[in-house]
Amino acid sequence: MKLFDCLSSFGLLVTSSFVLHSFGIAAQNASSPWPVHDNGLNDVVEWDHYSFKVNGKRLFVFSGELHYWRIPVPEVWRDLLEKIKAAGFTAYAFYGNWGYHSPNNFMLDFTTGAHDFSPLLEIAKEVGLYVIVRPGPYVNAEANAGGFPLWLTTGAYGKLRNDDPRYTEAWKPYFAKYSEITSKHLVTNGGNAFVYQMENEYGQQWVGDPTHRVPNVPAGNYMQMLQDSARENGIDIPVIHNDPNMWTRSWSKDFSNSTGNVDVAGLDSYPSCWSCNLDECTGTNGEYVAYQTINYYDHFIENSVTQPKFFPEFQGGSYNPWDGPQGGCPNDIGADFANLFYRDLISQQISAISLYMMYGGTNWGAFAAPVTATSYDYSSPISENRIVGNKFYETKNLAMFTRVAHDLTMTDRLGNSTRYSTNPAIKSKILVTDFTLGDERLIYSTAEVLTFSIVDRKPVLVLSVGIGESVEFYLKGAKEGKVAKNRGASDVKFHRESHGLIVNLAQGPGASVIKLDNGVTVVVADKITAYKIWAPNLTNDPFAPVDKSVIVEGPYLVRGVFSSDEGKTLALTGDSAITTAIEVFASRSVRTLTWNGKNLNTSRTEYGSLTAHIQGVSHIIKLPPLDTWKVHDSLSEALPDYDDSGIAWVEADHTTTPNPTKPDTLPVLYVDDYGFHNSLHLFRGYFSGPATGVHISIAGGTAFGWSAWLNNIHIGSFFGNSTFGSETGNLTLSFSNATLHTDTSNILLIVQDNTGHGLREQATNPRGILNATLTGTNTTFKKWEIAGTAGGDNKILDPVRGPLNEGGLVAERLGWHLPGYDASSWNASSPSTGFSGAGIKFYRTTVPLDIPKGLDVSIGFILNAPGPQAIRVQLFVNGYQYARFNPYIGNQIEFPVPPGVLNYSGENTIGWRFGVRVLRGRRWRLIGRSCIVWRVVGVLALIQSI
Ligand code: IPT
Repeated sequence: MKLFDCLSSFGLLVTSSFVLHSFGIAAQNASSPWPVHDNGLNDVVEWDHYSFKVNGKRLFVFSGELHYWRIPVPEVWRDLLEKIKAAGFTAYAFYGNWGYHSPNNFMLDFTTGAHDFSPLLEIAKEVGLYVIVRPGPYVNAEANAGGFPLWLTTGAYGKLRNDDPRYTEAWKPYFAKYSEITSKHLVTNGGNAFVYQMENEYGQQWVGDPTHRVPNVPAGNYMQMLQDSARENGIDIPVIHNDPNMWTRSWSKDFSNSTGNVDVAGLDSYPSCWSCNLDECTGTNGEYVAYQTINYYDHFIENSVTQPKFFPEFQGGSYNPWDGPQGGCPNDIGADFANLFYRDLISQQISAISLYMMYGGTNWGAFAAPVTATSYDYSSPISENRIVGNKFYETKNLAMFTRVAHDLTMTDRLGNSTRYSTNPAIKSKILVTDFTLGDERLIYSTAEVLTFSIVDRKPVLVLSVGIGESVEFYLKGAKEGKVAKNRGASDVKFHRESHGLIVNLAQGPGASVIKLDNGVTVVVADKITAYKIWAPNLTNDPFAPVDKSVIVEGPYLVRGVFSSDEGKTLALTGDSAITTAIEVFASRSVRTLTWNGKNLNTSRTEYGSLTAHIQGVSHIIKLPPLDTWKVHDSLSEALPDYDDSGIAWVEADHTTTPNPTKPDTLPVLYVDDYGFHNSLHLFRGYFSGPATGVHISIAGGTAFGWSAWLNNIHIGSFFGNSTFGSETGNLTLSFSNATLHTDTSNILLIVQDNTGHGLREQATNPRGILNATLTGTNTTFKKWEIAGTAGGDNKILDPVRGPLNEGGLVAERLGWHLPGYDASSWNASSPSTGFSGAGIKFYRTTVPLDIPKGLDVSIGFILNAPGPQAIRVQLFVNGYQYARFNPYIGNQIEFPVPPGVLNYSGENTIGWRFGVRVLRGRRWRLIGRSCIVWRVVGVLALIQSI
């Protein structure tokens, strides 16, 4: 096959900025001057400079990332993996999250609920996707402390990510268990995991300029220990790395033979910025230029010349920072981005791509690092609410091609020039010549190949064209053709040539069918119609053999196909909320189609395909109103006579800290030093008068906030600041509005709403009070007490939701957010009525849902705050903290909540807490009102009716 990447439209074969050439499948076993590698343990996975091979077959890796811990409902994982498979992908990838699995340095949980990730690997096998497993220990991922457990962030384990024995002892149990669990699912063991990533973005192999190759010894030792541990615990597939950029040149055996090198070195790249805030990327990417592709080819040649050109991460979207727009920035990285950039990778001979993210999910609980808000939608092809749209379809259209164009796994670059085009702006088309269709051959086509399938030994080829575009294709061996179905085709011409038949046509909206006399069927679809053309496979082989696939046109999503009744029935599974006509190209032996188990009234067209209608969803889903609430105050700690001697509280008596950042005042008031890590923390400081005020400096991460009460009187709040990288909030507060006791103790209560630990070396930046100094006095605080998540990190009280779900509010410590709590004695009120005064209230309601069985409905909450904005709100759904609504600093108002967290056929407990303060005129008037509604975001599917 020859590939002309980048041709002009309108059918003139003028140009191409790249020409790739493949030896073709037949030549693939012929000897090549290039070494074929394996990891020395077995040859199940091999690789050379062209591509990976699994069990001797070359694989084009089109993969996408999802994080199971961002969608903690194992039942939903199948939905996501089926969507990835339907998109034509051959693989998917996931990160671990050590913090999710490890509440403290003596416990690991890989068994409770979503902590058991093995179903992900089992489903991968069932649906037919290879897996790239990326356990960490550090992952980044905009996760709290980059996925490190928060007990690791105190400084007691050193700087982390090196060969310090304290850190080594800490990661070993986690990494060993991760490897041991994964080892049961390796391709060497009958499973589908084919590569295993060491660390992430750890481009630290060299001291100074990498070209001088001066090893960073602790980094090399660390990487080597990770590999040794993986091997000891059953990982015998290749180990890989994801280097953060093209300058670090780390861990490639082609670049050096230094300690710590991996089997296959990969690269990551986010050419349009990994954040919706483009300023975050200028240091690495330079000035943002829309649709500016990057030359990676030369880097791969220099860095890993004998290895496949591999992106364990390539931009699939961008995360949304706290001040980013509701819904993210899909226009920067939408369908057009996917179209251009992923094709560009192919033009650079890349044969292994994993999109970060394919499904982003949600930062529920305290999963987020301070850089990002609750949503981790990432503007990725599958939305946070699991809906798919144009970006998914655009990506699918290319991935489907890469799955059938096996020659892409063995290409050489013949040329690279803008002179192939008369128009330098032209970049993204992939045109094939001499393309194998089973026993037939497509000599060339100016329309892109979407996919093909071999049905009853003859190819059904699907071409995709721009609407109205004139195209030409040349099929070897054919003599005559006819338009069997015309939906938008015009100017159709057949022209007999010495080797076959040339067909010309212009295709408007729709899909036309052309039959050739040599038995080849060609479906020509405009690109948008092609969005809804699928090629489900009758096997669970990730290679998706073309003689085991069928072509289906019409539905929103086709998940899978199986054949029953000795091949007479073809059972399709998929999603379609609206009534849809479908057309299926399958074996002549098929008589009847079923859709999600229901028989379809099936007809056969003259040209052999099957047609039917699938019923849409007629149910109208109405959600019960959220209008009956109970309320309870959640700030009893502000009262001077509150008793903080109970087990929830720890006296802050440390005078030293292992943290590299030392506090300005003592005792140490860093929450992590006392075993508290997530979300809200409370500090009670005792002193005897006569101070006039207090200076407080707190570190809590970008967008965090805090409030202070003296003897139950609110004296001030730091509302938060969304500036990227801001860590601390400092205020000097006057006591003039409060009543001081001179004889007894005064109680200063500080409530801090922490937004998590930072990434990379910032993971160990402290969280808590850096400085607490009374003003107008020589007196200092006599004592401090701290409260956080119930039980601290000595125990895990909620193993299902895990260690990152809850913070230290009394509402959380006492379980008001959990289903089953008896709130009958509470007063009736509602968040939309609100309350006066700066405080913290917890609202609670229970509502039944009765979503019809078999219907996949996506539900989201819309939070709104008319009037005062200086509120910080958290939403708990059946005990899961699923939203942080901070309208003063953030813009997110929509919060999808998945089934499994919501109970679709029973009672749901919705909890909601907030505190308010606003300035009206010259007086502080304290009022709060805020609204909560929920809505059906989409009815996605009728999945099962059997
Ligand atoms: C890349 C990280 O590897 C990944 O974990 C995630 O943080 C991503 O960035 C951004 O969302 S590395 C970055 C320097 C490109």
